[in-house]
Amino acid sequence: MKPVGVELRRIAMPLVSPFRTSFGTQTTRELLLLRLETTEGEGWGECVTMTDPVYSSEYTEAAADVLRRHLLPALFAQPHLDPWTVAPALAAFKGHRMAKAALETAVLDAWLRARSISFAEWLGATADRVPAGVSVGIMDDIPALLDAVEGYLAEGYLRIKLKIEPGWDIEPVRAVRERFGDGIPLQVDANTAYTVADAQHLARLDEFGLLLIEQPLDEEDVRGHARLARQLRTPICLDESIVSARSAADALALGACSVVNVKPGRVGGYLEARRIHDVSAAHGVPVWCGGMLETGLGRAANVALAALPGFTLPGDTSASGRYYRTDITEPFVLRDGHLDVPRGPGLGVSPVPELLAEVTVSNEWTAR
Ligand code: OSB
Ligand code: MG
Repeated sequence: MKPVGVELRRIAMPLVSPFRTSFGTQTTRELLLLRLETTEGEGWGECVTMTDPVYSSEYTEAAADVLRRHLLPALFAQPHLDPWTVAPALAAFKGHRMAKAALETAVLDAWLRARSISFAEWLGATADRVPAGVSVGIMDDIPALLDAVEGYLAEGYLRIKLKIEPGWDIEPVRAVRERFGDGIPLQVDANTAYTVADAQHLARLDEFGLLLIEQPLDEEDVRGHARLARQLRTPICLDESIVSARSAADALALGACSVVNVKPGRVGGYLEARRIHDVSAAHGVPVWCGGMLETGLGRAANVALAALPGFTLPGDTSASGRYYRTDITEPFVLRDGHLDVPRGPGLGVSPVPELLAEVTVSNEWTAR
């Protein structure tokens, strides 16, 4: 399979409701899609960067720039493409994992489609459907939060994750427990909003029987997380800190977390994501699949990954309707609180041309 060219397409998708986290509020998801043309057909990859560098140092304009300037030329210099040659071809360029992941995914999709193999089968998925959790943003007040959680539970979501920050932590969790009981699988995500000095405060969450607390401290504060882990009964899960299988192995060895959130974009792609699954499984550590408000394209790949055997906790693999009134692919829908794992060739879904056209902001073609 030889590369022919890549289309970089910017899209903007309105969210069904604003999504607020400790790093800001989003009302529209702007992202970058890659369509790779090869001598054996096309493949798609979704770049999960956000508009601003507030979750990680990557952001969409930078991803487009590094792709144009460095990553595409390096890929186009390859005489043959397959899923194993992409990361080595791009390794000379530091960082930019989300941009690299998008490109590797497009190669994988094209390669698998040409061979009529599904992403799930190729990754080693063992499940036909995956349990769906939902990430619930910070709200203006507790009644609004309880209404939102009630709605998601009524839809069938099997696990609730509350976004927290200083000033919106103990009380929202207490309110959700009081209203919906101790039976609902509940976890929180701080997106780095605390410091180790908050240990005593965060220990107040222990009484609520949470599945985990996600990324309470700074991305680079792995030792702080290890210290915090010794002061909390609530298991610590890392998200931002885990950028590779090596960093996952380090975090586990240091006792910085006992659960891992796997986001393929953050770690440079699905091959590296699978290595994190493997290293965590070797430690007996559960993993779950995070999300970055993906369209149906990125969601399809995430759902396939979440069907690997080590993904023993529900992920942020919500239905399309959690974020978008209209997805750009066939929408993912909840059935009994689960999403079906796509089994068609490659990602198993494709953008619907008319729907894609409606959300397209710009489009540029780079020939090999
Ligand atoms: O920290 O998991 C996170 C969304 C954007 C950036 C970071 C995060 C999130 C979410 C929502 O929590 C994940 C999703 O439902 O796609
Ligand atoms: Mg997170």
